[in-house]
Amino acid sequence: MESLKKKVIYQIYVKSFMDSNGDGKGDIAGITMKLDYLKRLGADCLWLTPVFVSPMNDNGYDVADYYRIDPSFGTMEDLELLIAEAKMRGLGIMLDMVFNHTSTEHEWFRKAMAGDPKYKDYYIFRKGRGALPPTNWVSKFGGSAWEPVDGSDEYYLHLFDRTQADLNWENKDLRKELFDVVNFWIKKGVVGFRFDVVNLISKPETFEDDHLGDGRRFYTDGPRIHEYLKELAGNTFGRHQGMITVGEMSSTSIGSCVRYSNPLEEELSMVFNFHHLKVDYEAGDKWTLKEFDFMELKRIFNDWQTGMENEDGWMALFYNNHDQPRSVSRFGSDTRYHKESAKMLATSIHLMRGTPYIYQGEEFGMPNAYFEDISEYRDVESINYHDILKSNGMPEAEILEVLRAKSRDNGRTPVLWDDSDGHGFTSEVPWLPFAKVSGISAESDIASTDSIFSHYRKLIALRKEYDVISDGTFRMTDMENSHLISYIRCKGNVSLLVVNNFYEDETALDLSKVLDETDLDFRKCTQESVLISNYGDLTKSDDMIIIRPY
Ligand code: TEU
Repeated sequence: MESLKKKVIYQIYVKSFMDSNGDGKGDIAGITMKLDYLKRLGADCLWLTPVFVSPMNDNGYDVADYYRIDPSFGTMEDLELLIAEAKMRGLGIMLDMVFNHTSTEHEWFRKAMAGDPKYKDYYIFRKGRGALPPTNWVSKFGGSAWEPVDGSDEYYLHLFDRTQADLNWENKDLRKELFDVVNFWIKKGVVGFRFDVVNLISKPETFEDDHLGDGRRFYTDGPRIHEYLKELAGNTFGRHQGMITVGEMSSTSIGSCVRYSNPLEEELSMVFNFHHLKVDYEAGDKWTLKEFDFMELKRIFNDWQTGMENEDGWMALFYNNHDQPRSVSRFGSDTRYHKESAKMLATSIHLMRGTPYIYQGEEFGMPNAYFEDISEYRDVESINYHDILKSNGMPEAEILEVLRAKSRDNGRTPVLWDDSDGHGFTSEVPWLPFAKVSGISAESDIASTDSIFSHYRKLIALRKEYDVISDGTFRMTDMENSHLISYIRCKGNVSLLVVNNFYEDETALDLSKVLDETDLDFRKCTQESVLISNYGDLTKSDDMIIIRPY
């Protein structure tokens, strides 16, 4: 079997991918319709965001039944057909397991609220302190992380929405229930899993106020996390050859991620971390407007690439997902240099050490939503923060500007398959408006001679062809350069130099200086070539190279 390091994963936010039955929402059968497109791109695995029964307060990240498909997404037969059709094309399906919390509509939580002690211990209930909640912890979606239980002095913990109650992993029976869920889906033929915020599952023994922050330091990479992950792996996917697992790690550290992903630890195949996606937060606060800090982005890439490599960890490479604004609008240009910047951003991470993830629409440069009114938003976090900022006295126009830059709905607008009214996504009104842009679609991109799509195809093909990409060492060069992220990958006698200009102006690269920083002597190269570029006419020239916009 092809090594994990050669694979590329494509993320599907099911509700916005493809609507097969004209209800304005994407569904599983819609994914099956697009398998040939995904095969043509070259992706190996498709990660589907949660498709399980859910009241959809957080679009499926609030699971009410781990064993059944939500009717809005289709049926179990639809999923079985998708798995089979994907397999025929050499594509694997990965499912999203949300195990930090369940919906408050899950049967376990209902029984807990009815007073059943067995199920009460599946969750985290604590007594308040007079009129105060058990601790001062803050929910990631705003407000207290504790919800009072009517008619009692107790509260339950929810690190996310109040309808997402945190599970108590200290309870062995609960852990066993979750292992059964994983094994059920393995039997259906999936090739792997993404585990939602899985580094938050181990809570501290005692709950106390956080006088320095919002509480996260007590439960992030918590006390029993490695034990839990080893137990999960040992009872489920670890018993099968070659399953692919990725943990979503919130506010984590390199040290923890090395342990999560080093193969000898037998926990997960790889990790997502988000430090590089906070470089446009003012003082750590997402709901602010700030130009991204390029030098900080560069430093974080360097730290994580080298930190993970030194200890044999393995990381996911990505800028986009369903929680993030679109990278081409955020770090590139979605107008004048749309194609150039979309391709540059792709190159900048696909050629790093790790597994690239492509988020639906990224492969043809989908931009942000550009919504103009709060009524266009659907995301629970965006709506909560709209209300919080309003009650803090921020004017509506300013709030909308912040949301335009930061809302998760930027990444969730339906895929623009073509330029027709329903954009080839739906024949109905879509559940979330389309991005307010014109002239950008999969169809028009693919029809152009210099498509973004073909650049992605090529990047994927290069990873398969060259071991220096999938398995080479990483070294960043020209650290002080304020426009370029450049790095060198090496394996055996093959070396690869990658140069990315993150700005609209030209900048000069002194090749001899860059190469002098390395142990390599490129002048002794017997064979050299330009593997890929976002400008059609790039050729190797003298030591001073002008790097064009993006
Ligand atoms: O996300 C976890 C998470 O930390 C982000 O939602 C983060 O809080 C946000 O982007 C910061 O602004 C995962 C899922 O990806 C997300 O969609 C869910 O809402 C969340 O978990 C709860 O399950």
